[in-house]
Amino acid sequence: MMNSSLYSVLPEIQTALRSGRPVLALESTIIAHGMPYPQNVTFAREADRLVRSVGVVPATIAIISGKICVGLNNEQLEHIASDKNIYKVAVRDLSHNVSNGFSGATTVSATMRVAHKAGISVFSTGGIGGVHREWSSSADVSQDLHELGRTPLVVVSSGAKAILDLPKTVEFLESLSVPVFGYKTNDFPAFYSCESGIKIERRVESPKDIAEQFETHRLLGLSSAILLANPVPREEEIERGVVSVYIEKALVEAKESGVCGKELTPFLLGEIYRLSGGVSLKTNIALALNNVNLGARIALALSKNG
Ligand code: PSU
Ligand code: MN
Repeated sequence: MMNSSLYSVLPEIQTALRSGRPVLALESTIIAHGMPYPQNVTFAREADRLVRSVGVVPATIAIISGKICVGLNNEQLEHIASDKNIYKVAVRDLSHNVSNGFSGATTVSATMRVAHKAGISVFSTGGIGGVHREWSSSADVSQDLHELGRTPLVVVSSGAKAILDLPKTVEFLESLSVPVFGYKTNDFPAFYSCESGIKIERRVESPKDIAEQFETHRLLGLSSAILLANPVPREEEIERGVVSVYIEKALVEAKESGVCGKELTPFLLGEIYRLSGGVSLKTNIALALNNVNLGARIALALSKNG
């Protein structure tokens, strides 16, 4: 059980978890630092509605004044989405934020850790963090990868964000023993685009398939996550050639402005939003909602098996 001085779990989620009903974890950095206000709140509300429409309870994870919240009420969601002083919290930032009573949005890594502690098995996001380009000089590798290597959940994402070095990210996932499955694809998705050209050996065709894979993974006592790579719906994708022009420009801008570390990903996403005239946000929302829908169906399939 989780320590109640540190955690606050919405009663609805507590009840669902106790009775084995399906729950889907959602992160909050995508809301606070990945999308502009107010489109981010609209996205979060739509995600919530979508999860419920499948018969699953949504659990958005964030830190509110030092309390780790599993599930947010409307006011808390609005706060996370609109307040400019919300911290970006990865696993290494968790204890610092809690002990100082700060409010923070959790990244993929911190969300995974909290979701697992709460007893949630499935988590949907947009795109995981990974190995940044120019990693050999910056050594910038997201904590998301390490967390995927040590926390057993099904994580649904549209591959890794296209701003990254995708071949190295995929290699790194292998080094960390993370099984990667393509959802109806053998190509690792490139976030805004359906394909990256990188092959995925394993493929599943239904929520039930991946639920079974995860059951076996758990039975074997394997401690890593399973990453399910779900491409953006074809009609919403931005062509690779088009995206790469935005990315190159955004990377130059970041270098010239000296942006690095945890500010880099939000900065690049913001620049791509500007350069694409807002199209990238529409695609980001479409791919994230598609992952939320699939994640909810996997949570449902797992609860039926269990
Ligand atoms: N997916 C999105 N938008 C985002 C993110 C994911 O569509 O903003 C966030 C996740 O919280 C992920 C973070 O963990 O970006 C990666 O940050 P970094 O590269 O600093 O590890
Ligand atoms: Mn980083």
